[in-house]
Amino acid sequence: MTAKFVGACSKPSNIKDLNKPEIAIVGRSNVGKSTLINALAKANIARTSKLPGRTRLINYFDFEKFCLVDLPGYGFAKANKTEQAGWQSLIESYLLNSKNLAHVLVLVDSRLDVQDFDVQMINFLFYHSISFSVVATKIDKIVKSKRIHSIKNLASGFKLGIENIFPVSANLNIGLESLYRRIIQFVDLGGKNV
Ligand SMILES: Nc1nc2c(ncn2[C@@H]2O[C@H](COP(=O)(O)OP(=O)(O)O)[C@@H](O)[C@H]2O)c(=O)[nH]1
Ligand SMILES: [Mg+2]
Repeated sequence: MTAKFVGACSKPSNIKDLNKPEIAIVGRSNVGKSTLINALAKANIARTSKLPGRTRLINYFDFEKFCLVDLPGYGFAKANKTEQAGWQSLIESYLLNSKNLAHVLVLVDSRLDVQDFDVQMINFLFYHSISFSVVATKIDKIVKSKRIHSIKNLASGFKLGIENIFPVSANLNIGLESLYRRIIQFVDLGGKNV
């Protein structure tokens, strides 16, 4: 499998249709979205950054059987209200209008308690009946004995069962295979309108 970057869009009216199931990635800026895409692709196809808030576009990555769609990171504190509202509406119009959307991965930092932005996103997905999984990133930063505690804490904070939380480390290659299997389950079911 070779994955590649296929393009970006900055306006709801330019949302692409690559004619294959889409797995969207959402999460606060700096949570590890680009790094996860590179880890799944086993190649450097997404730009990563130590500076939060650099991705303001919807980026499309072709994984042959499906497309990963990297949405702008929300909750970037230094952005002004107009910018925040612009990204918010771009994210929401993509999620409501893409006819190929098959599943959403909501990335959250495994070291943190549940954040308001993430709860809002999950409520939005529930409200619109969009299927999603929570991916707990940077699990390598938690000592092994405390990982299960962090997963249970996230599950109860989001009112989900722990089977919906996928702990991963892009750096140490933890959890990537089970996440990939999860993705394929939804890819096989097809997009929203297919
Ligand atoms: N330790 C560790 N650091 C990570 C992991 N994933 C991402 N990071 C770091 O987190 C920062 C933000 O990552 P990035 O992928 O650019 O986040 P994005 O803004 O959500 O796309 C970078 O410094 C990454 O190296 C991980 O699994 N483990
Ligand atoms: Mg990024």
